[in-house]
Amino acid sequence: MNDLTDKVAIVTGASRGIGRAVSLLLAMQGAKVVSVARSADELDELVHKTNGLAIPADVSDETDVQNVVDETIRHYGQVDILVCNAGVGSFNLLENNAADEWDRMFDVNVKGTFLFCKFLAPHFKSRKSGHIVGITSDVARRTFEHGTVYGASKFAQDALLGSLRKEVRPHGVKVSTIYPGLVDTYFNESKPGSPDTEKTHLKPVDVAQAVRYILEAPAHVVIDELMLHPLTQEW
Ligand code: NJP
Repeated sequence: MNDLTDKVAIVTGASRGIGRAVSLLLAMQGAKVVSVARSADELDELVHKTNGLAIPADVSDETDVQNVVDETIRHYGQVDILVCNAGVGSFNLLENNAADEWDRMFDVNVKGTFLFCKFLAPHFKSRKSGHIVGITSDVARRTFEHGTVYGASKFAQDALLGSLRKEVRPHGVKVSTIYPGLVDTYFNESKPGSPDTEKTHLKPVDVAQAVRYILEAPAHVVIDELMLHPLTQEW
């Protein structure tokens, strides 16, 4: 088992939902967690519990992302783990999507993943270790009505991570992709914790446990892909 104690982990989209659960769980395993999102207040509250760093940033802004990576390396000397989790989505008939909704979903879901991987892949390759975990979606593997733009962005994020896996694997760097089904979070302006969604959705901690499982795999094992659903969700 790969011990996470003192591993330096950057987690994006950490202010709520899945990312927050991942930050908390990795901190509980002894990792030094750098939590990233735009909401500074939520990050301040989280950092009291993780004892790590909180760096407010927009994942689609190149300068912000470069700053997160530089600040993390300045503070901790290295990065071991990147969890690309920040994501947004809205669901509409194709013709009812404004062009700026396309930009918003592709900027956060695809460009955000691209920028963090771009700045960290050379660091990981030079150290011949490192683990990138991408939270995509089961909709990166299927299509559905009202999911044209979100689905396209998740297919794109998945393709980026799949190609990157092939580029970095010879350098001893792992890339793992998680495909969750419905998760009870604030996603798409949902309100988590209702009696209904508690029955029909995964909890954020379920996905966080999948991240932990992937990261704790022994050094010679890479879990390329992991899909998980609530038992009630047909796929
Ligand atoms: O959603 P939510 P989830 N820069 O809304 C952050 C995927 N997924 O936890 O910036 C930086 O509770 C935002 O922070 P803030 C989904 O596609 C979900 O469910 O402060 N951060 C917040 O921390 C996504 O990739 C379901 O607003 C930005 C976080 O992202 C991942 O799971 C199903 C940002 C979103 O938290 C986590 O989403 C599925 C930016 N520009 C896949 N924009 C599901 N929930 O059912 C947003 O298949 N964030």
